[in-house]
Amino acid sequence: MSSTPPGRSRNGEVARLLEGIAGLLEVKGEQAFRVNAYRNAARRIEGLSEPIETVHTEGRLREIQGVGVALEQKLGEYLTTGSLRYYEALRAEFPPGLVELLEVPGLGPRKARLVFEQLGVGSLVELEAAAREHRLRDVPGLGERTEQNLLTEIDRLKRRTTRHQVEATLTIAEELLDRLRACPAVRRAVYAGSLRRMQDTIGDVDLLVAAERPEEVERCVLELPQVRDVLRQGPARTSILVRGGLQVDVRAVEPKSWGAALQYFTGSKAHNIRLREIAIKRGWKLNEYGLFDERTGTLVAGAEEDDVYDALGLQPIPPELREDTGEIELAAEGRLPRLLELSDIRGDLHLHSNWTDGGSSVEEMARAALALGREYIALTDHSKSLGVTNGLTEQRIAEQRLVIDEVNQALAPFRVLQGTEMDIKREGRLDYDDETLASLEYVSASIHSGMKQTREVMTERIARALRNRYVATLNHPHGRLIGSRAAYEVDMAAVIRVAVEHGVALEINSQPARMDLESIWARRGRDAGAKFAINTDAHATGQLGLMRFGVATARRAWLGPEHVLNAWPLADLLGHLAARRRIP
Ligand code: DGT
Ligand code: CA
Ligand code: CA
Ligand code: ZN
Repeated sequence: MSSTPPGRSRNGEVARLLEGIAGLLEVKGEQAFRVNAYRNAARRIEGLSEPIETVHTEGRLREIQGVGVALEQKLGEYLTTGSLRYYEALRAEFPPGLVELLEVPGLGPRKARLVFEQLGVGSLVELEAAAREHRLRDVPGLGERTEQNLLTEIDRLKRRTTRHQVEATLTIAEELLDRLRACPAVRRAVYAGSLRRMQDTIGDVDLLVAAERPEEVERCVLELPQVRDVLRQGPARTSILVRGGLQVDVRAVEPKSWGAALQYFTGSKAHNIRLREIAIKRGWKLNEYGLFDERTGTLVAGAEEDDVYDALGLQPIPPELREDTGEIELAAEGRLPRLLELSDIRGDLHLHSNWTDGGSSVEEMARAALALGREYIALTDHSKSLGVTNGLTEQRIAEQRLVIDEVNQALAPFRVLQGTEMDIKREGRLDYDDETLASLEYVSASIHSGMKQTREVMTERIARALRNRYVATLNHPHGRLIGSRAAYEVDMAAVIRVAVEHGVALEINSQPARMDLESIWARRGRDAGAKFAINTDAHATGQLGLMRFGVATARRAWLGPEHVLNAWPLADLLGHLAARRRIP
């Protein structure tokens, strides 16, 4: 269908941009037809059945209803450069917080204009203050009811529970840390919270800063160019909103508390509670400032995180394990498992080329994987029934074989295995017959259609596919797309049982919108004896680096190299695949 994998299209993002323009034009008092032109285009783009990037690269933007020459040009600029000068200029006419005001339900551009013009209210914080001080009710056309409703909506906005994808969140966090480290008051700065534990979705970002004079950090935070709104400010903690509605909490501590604070704000809460209990048993007190003797008040540990664990008689525990699911007991016995690391990864068993919906050639994908230090890849283009991706017919599989052979000759000892991402059809039938599957070196299977089937039907459908001796891996077992599509209904415990029984690996898909299998289920799979494949599902060379997110999920699931097919040397992997095929 396109060079953009499912869930990663920018349609929603572009629609929000156009909505933003429409809102600002309305605040400015532009004529309705101009405002509506942007709004209508936003709606069309949001409803497109293909990625807007594809429509753009194929020169078809004008085919979208409501997109004329001017808008075509603006969309092109935004899609290519990531920003739009027209929008930036428009925003510059207003205070930076005004864009967030437009998102408050019950306010809308017309009333936003009123409060801005009459009260100078230009941000969420100012709006809340004006409402609490009952200044809104005096604005003609607003009144007491509106004022009350707005307070409710602001409250709801502040408690909004949308969770963010880990990759985009990490990018923003790194940008902020780069800036903060350049601030003279700042000695050290890192991210903590769920991001450091590498949870697959992130509620808010927690940054920790060490400074001799913590009170000097607040100003650095408020001066960050990424700040869209300030939710809370103070010497020890500042909370801001940045792009995408992401909240960032920045906490500043003195260097002597650094380790204790890092431990505390990394969490998880459940893990912290257990540590505090251990401290209390020893007559100590543990908080974000340090580990203290309860009687004398002397600092036992606190400067470095490892010191805190050490003093409590625990091995340092990797952040990904800190969920109180057995890690504390093992750390006390010095028996924490050896977790998978990115450097253990030797291969990538799920990627696409331009033979189907990828954006790069077989050779480009192979060379890029080689450059990342991989020893082998399995090229897994789509199968024939996934027509929108130009899935491979048996004939095209044979043609692709010749291309792969050439690449293998050129890049030896690097190996490209000819694989497939084969559709599991509605009744659990496979998209190729056994003869074709036998001609492929690696077979993985996916659900891409019929996702609304009942739990029973879906479970049996997948189980049936896994019983085929050629199927080596079940891809993205839950089929969710974070932020846009829930997982399909399936009895995952039953799927895991069948996978273990038949020696089929479960995929941990590293695409930020997928992160599928999730760590909780991967852990259950591990405990049941399952094997895994941690893959990027790259649709272009630039996505081969997503592997780190799958590895993080694997670590959260307590996986070591022994559990992961693509951490094995090629010979071992090939032996495993051959053995699987011998068992009918
Ligand atoms: P999130 O933001 O929902 O993705 O998840 P976290 O884990 O980042 O949670 P957050 O931002 O509310 O708090 C950051 C860390 O601060 C959390 O992992 C542990 C610590 N923390 C927060 N509240 C408490 C608490 O009430 N007790 C303890 N012991 N720790 C807390
Ligand atoms: Ca957080
Ligand atoms: Ca937080
Ligand atoms: Zn794929």
